[in-house]
Amino acid sequence: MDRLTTFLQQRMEAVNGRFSSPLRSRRLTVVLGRWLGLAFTVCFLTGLFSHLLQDPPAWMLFLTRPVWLYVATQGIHVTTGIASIPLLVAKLWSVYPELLRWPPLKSVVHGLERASIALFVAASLVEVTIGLLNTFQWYPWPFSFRDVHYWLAWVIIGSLALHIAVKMPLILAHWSRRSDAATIAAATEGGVPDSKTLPAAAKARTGHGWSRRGFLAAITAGTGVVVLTTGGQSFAWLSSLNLFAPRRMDTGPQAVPINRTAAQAGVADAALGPDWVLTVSSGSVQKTFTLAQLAALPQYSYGLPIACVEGWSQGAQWRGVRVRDLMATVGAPADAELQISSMEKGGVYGRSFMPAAYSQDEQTLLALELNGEPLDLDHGYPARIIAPGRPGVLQTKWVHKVEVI
Ligand SMILES: Nc1nc2c(c(=O)[nH]1)N[C@H]1C(S)=C(S)[C@@H](COP(=O)(O)O)O[C@H]1N2
Ligand SMILES: [Mo]
Repeated sequence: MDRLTTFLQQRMEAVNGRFSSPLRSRRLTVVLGRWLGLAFTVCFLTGLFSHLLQDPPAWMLFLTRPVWLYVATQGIHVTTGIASIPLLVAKLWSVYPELLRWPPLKSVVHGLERASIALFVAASLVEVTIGLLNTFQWYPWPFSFRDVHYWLAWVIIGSLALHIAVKMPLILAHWSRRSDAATIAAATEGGVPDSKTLPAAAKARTGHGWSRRGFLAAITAGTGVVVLTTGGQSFAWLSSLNLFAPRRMDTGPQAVPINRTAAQAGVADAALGPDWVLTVSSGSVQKTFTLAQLAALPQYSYGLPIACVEGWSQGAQWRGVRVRDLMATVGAPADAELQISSMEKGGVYGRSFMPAAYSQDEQTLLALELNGEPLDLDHGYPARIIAPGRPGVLQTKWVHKVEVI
């Protein structure tokens, strides 16, 4: 048994030695951890906001201004998520020799600490991977993306908080360059060199190969490049740099990208059919409108963005009937929540719910026109919803019924 342990220990040290780098130090880990912690926190909060907008609790406050609010929060969500990938890889690189440290379990607390880190790492890797695939609209798994992405986020934030609490003494000891130097000096003077900190730190200062600052600069530059070349799917001022994000601005019919075409949604025939009417109802009061009758109602025009949960967004000029005017024709109460039904059947797009904060807003339209032309079939012809500040997935296309629930 003893010989086995010694053997394993030696093997691990050998492996560690082979991959050891003078760059690796606690200070580096702390600096990377700060950036990663910030990216994860921002990503978590913006993701939570998006989740609450789509699955609102009773206390939810719906903001309709600024109209680009969700463009900003979801753009930040996707961009910080992408930025965390190089940071996560660098952070794992800076600590992975810990994986091979012997003995693997020193105590129950040590075991719990390692388990929480394992959970954190595994959840983070799955989270950023499925999130990235999602921006490509690729869902190669049998589970609900939204549910898994949401619950993993809580696992990550919980285990991250635990990890930070456990490591707090180390984090503080290496937080600033000054505290880092003091910690190293104290360890040396005491005559008990800290085997983990010292060789690396000492070597890093002798200047062989990469310096820590050079390494950090490279990670920062790498993260910056990833952000700049993907952020353009969400932020118009970055769109000319958009190399890697799956969506381009100003593409698609009427210069607006499309998520699902009428053919994919199976609505083309119904949408183009001559007997399309819009049904509006409140309780027992019900009215129908032909497209010509809708066009005869007062029309309003607003510049509003489509902001997809998958990260892309696009501003456009929409023209149509105010939803609140439409509901007034059937005497709907001002605080009513609405159910919007698409001609598309089933799935997550078949219907959406609209809280009063949106339906009462003057800019919330049942749009008939996009960028000066009748809606393209793929943009929801004959009529679609466009409301300020909402996730794209709730901007229902091919609408045929609006009712008070
Ligand atoms: N009926 C229906 N409405 C829908 C969709 C859909 O697939 N079917 N896609 C939604 C999503 S996810 C987005 S981002 C926007 C995209 O609008 P666009 O295709 O007009 O750009 O429409 C939303 N409304
Ligand atoms: Mo979307």
